[in-house]
Amino acid sequence: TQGQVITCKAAVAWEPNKPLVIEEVQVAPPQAGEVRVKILFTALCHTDAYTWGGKDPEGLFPCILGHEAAGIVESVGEGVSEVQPGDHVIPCYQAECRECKFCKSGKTNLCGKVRVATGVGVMLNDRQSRFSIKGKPIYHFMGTSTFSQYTVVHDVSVAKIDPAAPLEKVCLLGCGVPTGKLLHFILRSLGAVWNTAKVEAGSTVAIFGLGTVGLAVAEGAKTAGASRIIGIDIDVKKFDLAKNFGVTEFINPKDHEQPIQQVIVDLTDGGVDYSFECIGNVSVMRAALECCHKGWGTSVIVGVAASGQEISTRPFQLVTGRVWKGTAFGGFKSRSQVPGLVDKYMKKEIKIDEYISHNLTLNDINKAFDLMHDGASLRVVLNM
Ligand code: NAD
Ligand code: AHE
Ligand code: ZN
Repeated sequence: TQGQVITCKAAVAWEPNKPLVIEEVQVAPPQAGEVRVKILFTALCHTDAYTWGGKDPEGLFPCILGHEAAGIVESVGEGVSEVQPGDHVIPCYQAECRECKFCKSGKTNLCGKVRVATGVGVMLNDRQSRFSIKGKPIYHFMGTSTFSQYTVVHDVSVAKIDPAAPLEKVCLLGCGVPTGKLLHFILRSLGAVWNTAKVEAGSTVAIFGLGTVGLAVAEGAKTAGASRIIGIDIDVKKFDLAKNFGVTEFINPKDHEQPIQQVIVDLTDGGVDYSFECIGNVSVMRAALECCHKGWGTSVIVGVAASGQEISTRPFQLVTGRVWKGTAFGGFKSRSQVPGLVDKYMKKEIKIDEYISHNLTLNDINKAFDLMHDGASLRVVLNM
C-alpha cells in the first residue's frame, strides 16, 4: 500500500451535532515529514464531543474527529527518520518538534511547528487534507483524526512506543490519562519556591468534574500524598467509582444552597491548596479559583470552554495570593514522555484499565457518544 491511496472506513462529522456517518474515505500517501498510521483502537474524549457539538471556534466540517488512539505505522514520507513501517505509535495532538522556540524554552510542552496547520484541519506541507470522499476533501482534526482506520499525521505528532504494550489500553495515553497526571506539573511550577515533594505531601485538593480527566487528577494527587482529595460532581454515579482513584470526600453542588466555593472554604479551614476544573464550565472555573486558600492556593483550568465563553473573578482574589493557571496535555512533552508513560503502565505504576468502561467498535461510535452524554461511561474504546 506504500505510496498508494488507501480506501478505508472512517466516521465523518458532516455537520455539527448530526450523527457521525461511517463512510468509505480515501487516505492519500504521506508526504515529506508525514506518517500514515493504521489506527487499531481509539477512545472518545469530551473534546471530540465539544467540537462535534459546534462549540469549538476551530471546528471545521466535514471532518474526521478523534485524538486518543494507538496504531501501527503503515508508511512514512520523505525525510521521516524517527519512525518506520511496523512501529507501534500513539498519535499526539500536542506535537513536539524539539526545534521551535516553545520546545526549546524548557517552559512549556506546547509546540509551534505544525499548530498553524492543525488548527485549520490541513497538513503543513501543502495546506491540504489527506482525506477525501470521491474527490471532496474532508478536514483533519487536532492533527490526529483517529476516527479513521488510517490517518496521516505530522512526524512531530507521533510517539513511538514499546511494541509489547496492549494498544487497546495504551490508546488512553493519547489524551485523558496524561492530562490528569499533573503531579510533575505542580511540582515543576512550584519547584523554585518549595523545593521538595515532601512539602506537597499533606496538600488539600478539590477536583471539579469526575470524568476520566478529573479521576486521573485524583490518581496523581494521591500519588503526590495529598491528605484530602475532594471530588465535586453533579452526577452522583461518579462518586462510588471515584473512591478507587483516591477521592476522599464528595460534594454534589445540588445538595447545597450556598455557593460551592463557600462550602469548600468552610470545610477546609479557609480553602484548598490546589483545585482543578475538569469540566469546561466557566462559572465552575470561578468557583474553583475562589475555593483556593488565600495567600497560596493554585487553581488549574483543564476543562475546555465553549466558543465565546469568558472567565471572571474579583481581581482581589489574585491580589490576595491565589494563582490561576491552565494546562494542555498535563504539561507533558508528547514524543519525549508518552513512551515513558507506556512503560510506567507496563510496570503497573499508573492505571489505565480502570478508566475504560466500555469496549465497542467503530460502527457503534454514535452509541459511544450517547454513553458519554448520559454520563454512563468513563472512556469508551472503539476497536477499528
Ligand atoms: P467527561 O464528560 O468524562 O467528564 C466531565 C464530568 O464533569 C462529568 O462527570 C460530569 O458529570 C461533570 N460535570 C458536568 N457539569 C458539572 C458541573 N456543573 N458541576 C460539577 N460537575 C459537572 O469529560 P472528560 O473527557 O473527563 O473531559 C473533561 C474536560 O477536560 C472537558 O472539558 C475536556 O474537553 C477537557 N480536556 C482538556 C484537556 C487539556 O489538555 N486541557 C485534555 C482532555 C480533556
Ligand atoms: N480549539 C479550542 C481549544 C481546544 C483546546 O483547548 N484543546 C486542548 C486540548 S483538549 C484535549 O482533549 C489543548 O491542548 N489546547 C492547546 C492547543 O494548542 O490546542 C479553541 O477554543 O479554539
Ligand atoms: Zn482529549
